[in-house]
Amino acid sequence: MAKKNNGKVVNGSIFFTDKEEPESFSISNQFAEHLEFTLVKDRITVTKDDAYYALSLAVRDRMVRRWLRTQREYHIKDPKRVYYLSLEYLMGRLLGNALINLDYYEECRELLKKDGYNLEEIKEYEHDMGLGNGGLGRLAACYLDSMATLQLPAFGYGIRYEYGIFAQEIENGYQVEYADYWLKNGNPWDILRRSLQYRVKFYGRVEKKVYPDGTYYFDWVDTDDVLAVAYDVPVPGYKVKNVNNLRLWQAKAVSDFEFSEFNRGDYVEAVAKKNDSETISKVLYPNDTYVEGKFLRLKQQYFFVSATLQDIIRKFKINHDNWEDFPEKVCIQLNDTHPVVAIPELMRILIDQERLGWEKAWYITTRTFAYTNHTVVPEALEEWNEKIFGELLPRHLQIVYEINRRFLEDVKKNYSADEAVLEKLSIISSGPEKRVRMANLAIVGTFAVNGVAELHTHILKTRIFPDFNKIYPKKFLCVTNGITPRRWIRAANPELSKLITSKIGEEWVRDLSQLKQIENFVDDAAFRKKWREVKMHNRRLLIDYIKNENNIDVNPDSIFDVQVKRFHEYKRQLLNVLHVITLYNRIKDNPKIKMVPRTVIFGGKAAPAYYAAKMVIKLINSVADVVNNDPDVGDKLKVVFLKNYSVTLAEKIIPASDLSEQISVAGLEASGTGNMKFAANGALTIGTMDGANIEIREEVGEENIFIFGLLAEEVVELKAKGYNPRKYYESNPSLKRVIDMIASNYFNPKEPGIFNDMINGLMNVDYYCVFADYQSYIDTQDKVAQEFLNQEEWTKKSIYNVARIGKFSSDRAVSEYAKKIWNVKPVKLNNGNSNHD
Ligand code: C3B
Repeated sequence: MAKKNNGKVVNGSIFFTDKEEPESFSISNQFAEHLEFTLVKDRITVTKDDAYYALSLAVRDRMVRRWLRTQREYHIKDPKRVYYLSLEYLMGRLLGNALINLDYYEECRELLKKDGYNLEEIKEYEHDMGLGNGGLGRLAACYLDSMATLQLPAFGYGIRYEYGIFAQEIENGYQVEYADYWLKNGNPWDILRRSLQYRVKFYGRVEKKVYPDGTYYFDWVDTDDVLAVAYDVPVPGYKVKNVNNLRLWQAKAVSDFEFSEFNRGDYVEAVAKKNDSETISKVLYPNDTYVEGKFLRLKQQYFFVSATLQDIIRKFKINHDNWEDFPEKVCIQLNDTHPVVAIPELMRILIDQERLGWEKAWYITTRTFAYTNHTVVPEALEEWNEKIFGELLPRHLQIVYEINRRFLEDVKKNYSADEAVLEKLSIISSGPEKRVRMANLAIVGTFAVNGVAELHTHILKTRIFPDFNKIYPKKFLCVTNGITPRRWIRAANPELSKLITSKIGEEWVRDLSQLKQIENFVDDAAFRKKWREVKMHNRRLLIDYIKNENNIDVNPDSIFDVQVKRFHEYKRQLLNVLHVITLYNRIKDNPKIKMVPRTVIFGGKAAPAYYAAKMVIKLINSVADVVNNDPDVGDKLKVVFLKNYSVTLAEKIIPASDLSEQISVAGLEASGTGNMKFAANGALTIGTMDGANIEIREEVGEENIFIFGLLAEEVVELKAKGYNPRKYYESNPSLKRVIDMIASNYFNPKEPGIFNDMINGLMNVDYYCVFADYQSYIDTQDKVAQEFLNQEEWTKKSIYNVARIGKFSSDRAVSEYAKKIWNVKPVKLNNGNSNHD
């Protein structure tokens, strides 16, 4: 019999065993049981989707004991922990990844086969967990995988949005958005923690209250409260026992809602109001590198931060009662400025609830938080109108003011009293509309600020925050981004993985630097042939997909020239289109021209309100219509826009690609991570000296990458001199012809004038220097085509790209964070059974 102890059931005889899975725990049995007992289906009623669901539950079952044990070990050993706070996690599908990390993929496939199921097919029924926009959200997902694999006591925290990133349709060439109700068929991966709920306060006012001894404190009263409920997602490490936790919060109305209205008899009104509070976690804001400044977004941020800090502090208090230990035991990594309201929130808790003095609270706070900056794009820097901020979080606004006052006092004393300098450093902007600058708050309130690539960090230090860098010279550092080899090579490219493993063994999946060894086979012609066969195999899969989706016939021998990422003007999909039209013109001038055939593939979403980016999508589709249906063109050139780009689609596209387009205007792409995924799958990069492209070039060698365009400093100089795009247009006949075609509605005869704004913008401003880089891009593309002709040499370059990509593993990135910033060490779970409970 189990005994009850403080409400917890302990010492059960059949429950809570520490044993590994018992022998009877076969995947087939679990699978069958879930089909029957969880889903209540039989042979006749079972659907493929049921099979996916039941299999996922069976796989999850296999993680449960490790998951519990991991959490228990972290609890018992009580090491310093790291908490990764992110408003976005772009997880993609979880089933295949879990099977690979549990080292159970092949076995599971065979077992299912015996039961008449096809694992590859079942996997297709999983809906992407798309709780993020682009690079930042996917980075968070890669880091979760690495933190678990490195056995770090790490915890992810986020929001369980009911609607993830919208589904993109293309209608008449235009992007149209549909809601992504990803939970419609339920979610086998997350577990509701029924007893884990926190109250989150909003609005209200601040009251000054006096203690009997005359000292005073501030109380935040008359608030409107919401509950945060926890859902946990297991994060299994690769071939280790550790299963870490991703905790996502969902908003729920407080159960004792609206008593006054209840009493007045407005029962229905009161219940209906419930919905309002639950909208907080309804939907992910669909912007990437762009801030909308909406009230609901600030609500989301605080909702998430408040619940998370309550949870972190609860866990801390289980083992500790001295607040000074907090920074020794807890490190909180802020993924961009989105969770930065955590800084005043911790101050509030320490001062108002825990009653520490300001200095002590500040000491603890600034030793707990670290901040990653992910962009220097000005429209992405978060600032909150102080009225909005103060209305929702009155006490926090006071605290921010006080942080700022003390900070500026300090600056005046020790650094500069120059008004202009102070204004730049101030957390609150001056002027008629005062704003809270979240990046400034992040820098002042943390002990480490990191950029995500070398150039990006340099720009942060010298151009964006030079005074902060002088005040805190040791605070700024670089951790170059990385990607997880499990998902992006091992799972996405099984054929390449097999080929690599056949030569160097499997260790590279855990230690990507091992790939270096395949350089030894560069001169082996048979190996190179196999390498090309793998690429061809992947290409054929993509060709089928394109045929199915877009009904376009693609030449398997063409260069697969691919640009997939969010649409943003700075990423310059437009420059790519200008190249396509240039090629088209060459064909039209001479339909018999001998040229290296190309398939130019685009994919990506534009923020729903980002008109200019959406028009680039329309232009691509308009050009595709003309090019793909022109008999002169044949299979020399094809343009393909694949709708609804996602993690899952990326896994199909990237392994099939030859050329990776990383063509942002230099200085604006903080890092890029797609660039790493392509190179890791043997595509060669064409790119500017921007973000991590620079470091990729350093690693793979300049002869194995195609670099073009202005350098970051040259862009600045050009603009300082007064950039005149019209001059480029007038002096370059090929460019002029391309632009004139667009302007004269060549690609859109039925909708004349739709590209006028785009053309005017280019001719008069061209903020992202498309014209300035045009010729250099075209010349470099010609070089690409030339080199592609020599398939043997191309294959060598492809092999070098993969062999030298080791640095860009997220394992390397995460261990740098662990050493340079978090000071967190692995907790290795031994193979034996733990006796603790
Ligand atoms: C992105 C940047 O635009 C990328 O260069 C970078 O590789 C990733 O972050 C990851 O660091 N980013 C984003 O996706 N969303 C933002 N709001 C800011 C940056």
